[in-house]
Amino acid sequence: MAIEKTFLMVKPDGVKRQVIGDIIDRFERRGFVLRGAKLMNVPRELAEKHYEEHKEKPFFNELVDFITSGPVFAMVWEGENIIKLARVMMGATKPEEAQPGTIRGDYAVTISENVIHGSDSPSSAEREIKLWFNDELV
Ligand code: PCG
Repeated sequence: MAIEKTFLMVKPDGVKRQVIGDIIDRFERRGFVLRGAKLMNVPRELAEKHYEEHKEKPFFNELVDFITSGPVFAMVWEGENIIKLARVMMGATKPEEAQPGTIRGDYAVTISENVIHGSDSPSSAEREIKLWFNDELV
């Protein structure tokens, strides 16, 4: 399994609840390496591009409203098999399926305000890293 990069983002609810430090700590303890990070407000156009695969879903506007409602903490992380492993560490999107010990299982009870986003495949990781970070990685 090759070294991969993935895009992770602490959503506005996670930033408000001050869990950025805990989330960074979890990934560092696992042995992953932080390659880029920024606290930022999300322009609506960027949010719409980020979630473009959900454009036709009934919750699309709600999704964009939420992600633009306050600062997010956008990150790029690197490590062996990180795309899949980060998804496991995040926990399931549906709150009733998010196991205790995972980020969502420890912090989230709703499907929309679920603390963290992570790329779901190598192609979305590549697309999202380009979209959020351009050439800013170390
Ligand atoms: P994320 O950021 O991993 O990518 C898509 C998001 O859609 C997902 O997290 C969920 O937060 C969100 N989502 C999925 N289903 C629903 C839904 O039924 N309602 C709302 N508001 N959000 C949803």
